Amino acid sequence: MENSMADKFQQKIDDDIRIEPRDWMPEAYRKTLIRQISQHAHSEIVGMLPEGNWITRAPNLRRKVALLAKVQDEAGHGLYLYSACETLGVSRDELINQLHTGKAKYSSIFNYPTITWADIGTIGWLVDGAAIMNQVPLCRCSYGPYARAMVKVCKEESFHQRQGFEILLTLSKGTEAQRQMLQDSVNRWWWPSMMMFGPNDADSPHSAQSMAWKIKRFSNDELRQRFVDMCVDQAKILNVTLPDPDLKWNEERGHYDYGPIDWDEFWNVVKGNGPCNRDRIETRVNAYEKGAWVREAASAYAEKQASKKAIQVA
Ligand code: BYC
Repeated sequence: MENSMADKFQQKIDDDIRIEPRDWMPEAYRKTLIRQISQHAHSEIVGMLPEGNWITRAPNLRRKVALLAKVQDEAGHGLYLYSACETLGVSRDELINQLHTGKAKYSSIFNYPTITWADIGTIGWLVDGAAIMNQVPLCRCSYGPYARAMVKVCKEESFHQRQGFEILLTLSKGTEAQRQMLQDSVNRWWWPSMMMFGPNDADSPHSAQSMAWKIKRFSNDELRQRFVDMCVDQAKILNVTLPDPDLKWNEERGHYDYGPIDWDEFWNVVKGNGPCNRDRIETRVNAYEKGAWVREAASAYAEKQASKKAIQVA
């Protein structure tokens, strides 16, 4: 019985038919999706913190409004993704508890500090750029609710990338101090952005199965390579140097070669020892605890409305 269900399921995947919440799915598929979608949601939520740091210090009103909108968008992305994840039979409380207790990961990139205004531009350019590269294929993910959430998320991410690039373009045409600020920021964010795509394919335990299930459509290294190829041309427009002496065009491969990634640094950050890991989790736990009264008030209101309706119906 289980076998024939599994065969039917794989046939649907092979035929590019979306899997929906009420469809039968193998337990491992469900678990993989919960892991990936929840980690993605946590990344959006924690991802608000490095940028939120600059809302009060944005250099003018226009920049402040755009940054505020971007950070709000990220909150929205986190909420769609938690909702998509809940369709797999896990509760939001459980997911949030996993983040707060360190059981669930979130993207390594958000454990680095934003020390200058240029970092806000660089996050938009490189971090959102990497996110788009990774997330556009997820619009074709085999699981319906995740794929549909990704369509809206990707549209908003494109705007985020543009606002970041525009901040950097302005700095690149500014004073010498502004150009240096831009270069210093790119020097600090380039390698962590490369790490966002995850370990090399040979060291990625989940990739092969996730690709067979069409959750992931491309491997970590394929997406990383596309990102490098895209950034090299954009860096020229910004007149900025990507901090990799091995970066050069490879005629035979039709791609840019790039230097070795420091995987020790990556795993160290993933394990909780990056520059801001502790601070990020502390801030989230604190915000969650302080927001308890809002959740209580909202559910008390919802209950009251529901009982009013019940009385009217009766
Ligand atoms: N950071 O077998 P692998 C955004 C973990 S953008 C931390 O390759 P998989 C935003 C991985 O979870 C960022 N951990 O795994 C942008 C696994 O550990 P577990 C969020 C990482 O899942 C701008 C282990 O390493 N985007 O939100 O096949 C502003 C082995 O890896 C990382 C997404 O989440 C990392 N960088 O592939 C605001 C996109 N990389 O779970 C917000 C959706 C790997 O076994 N996710 N690990 O404990 C994906 O596409 C995939 O999950 C990944 C990893 C490509 C990230």
